[in-house]
Amino acid sequence: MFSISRSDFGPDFTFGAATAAYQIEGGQTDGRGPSIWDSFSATPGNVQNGDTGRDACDHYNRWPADLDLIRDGGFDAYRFSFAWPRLIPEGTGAINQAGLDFYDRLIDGMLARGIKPYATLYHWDLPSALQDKGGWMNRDIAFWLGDYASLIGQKFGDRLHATATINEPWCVAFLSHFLGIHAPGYRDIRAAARAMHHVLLAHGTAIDALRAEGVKNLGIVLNLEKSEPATQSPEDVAATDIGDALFNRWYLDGVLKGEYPEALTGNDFFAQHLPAGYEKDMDVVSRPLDWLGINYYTRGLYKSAPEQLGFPIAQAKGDLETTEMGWEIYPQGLTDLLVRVSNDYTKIPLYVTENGMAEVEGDSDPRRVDYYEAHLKAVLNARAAGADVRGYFAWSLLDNYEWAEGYNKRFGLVHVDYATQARTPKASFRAFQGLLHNTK
Ligand code: IFM
Repeated sequence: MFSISRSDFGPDFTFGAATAAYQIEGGQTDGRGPSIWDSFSATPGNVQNGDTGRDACDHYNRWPADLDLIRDGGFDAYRFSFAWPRLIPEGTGAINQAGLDFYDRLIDGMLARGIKPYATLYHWDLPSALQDKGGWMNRDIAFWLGDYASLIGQKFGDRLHATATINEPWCVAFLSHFLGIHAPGYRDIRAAARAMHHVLLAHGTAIDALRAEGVKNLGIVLNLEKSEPATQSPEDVAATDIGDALFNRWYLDGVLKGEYPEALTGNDFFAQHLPAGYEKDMDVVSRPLDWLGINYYTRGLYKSAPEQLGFPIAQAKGDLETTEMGWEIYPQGLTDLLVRVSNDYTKIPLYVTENGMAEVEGDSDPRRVDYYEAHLKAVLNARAAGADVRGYFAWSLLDNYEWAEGYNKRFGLVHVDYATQARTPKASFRAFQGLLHNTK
């Protein structure tokens, strides 16, 4: 049980649970086209145990029971993502009616249960046909995403409570094109620089397309970290500034100020690879938003690494307790980030759109209960300090496909037995249930 009460958050605060299409849906035989994650995960060495999202949690068929869990947990909202290749198998052009029908059923199922739909257009499952044309390295992706956004607006827009364009653009761009850890697995500075700009240009283009269709309540979901120096040495502090620019400021400054941080635009190693004339796109990149989503898991601890070209930084190992992902548990970082965004960037409503931890398998998860309680308190502290935080979404409703980590890393409030697809609520689910039912 949590020691906090729902009333501490005020009457209008939204509690939700989050998932993403590729991580839970399965159901790949209804006309859905291939995505970059299908081929990336099929390539030996990319994903632990060679796991793929082919079956995942079979949410494609089991969605009614999963929505029942959200309702029974007392959650107000469900944050889910549309699978682009399920709706437009080739990324552009022909539409898959079975895909439209699936999301019709899913959204109507939420509304019938009194659950508010919080949608994300893009949570990493890029249609392979678009990767064949260069994917996020190709500027045309702004128009491809824009057309896809128009379709979502036309078919579902009037039933969505809130819509985000992109989930975690840092992962879409840097993790996937410079660090090579996620699909398409590039390790290339030019690919990364181009993807870093195009992902935000596509975001702004999708905002325009959604607005043109009359869709309300639009935002983006950024993954942010609390960047801290390993020591107070000038070198480590300087490394932290670059780390913060790469992880946080590129996206915050771009989307909310219409500029990119000087730490990167003034870095020759990096800046020479940006698309020529990117400055002219910054108005689109920074289209006004109705809300900002922040995904928070941990801090980034930096030390100087002068031997490294371009970005002379390295991650240091901290001494805080860690989750099964090896990520340090640091609730204060969430308070600090929310207050920073509120003070330095924007007064639009903020939502914690993901927060949670991977834990060893089982339905007894006391460490996760503590993790959630500490981070919910961190949200309360941020609100007390003036940040306008309107909601909190637990990641994740279900144990699911944790990308390059496969099924081994479990983030769910609900345990999934992948052999039988049986769902078993964990203690953390019951803790939310206690919090949310008590004061409703
Ligand atoms: O599982 C992911 C999710 O898809 C995006 N945010 C972080 C989660 C945990 O790694």
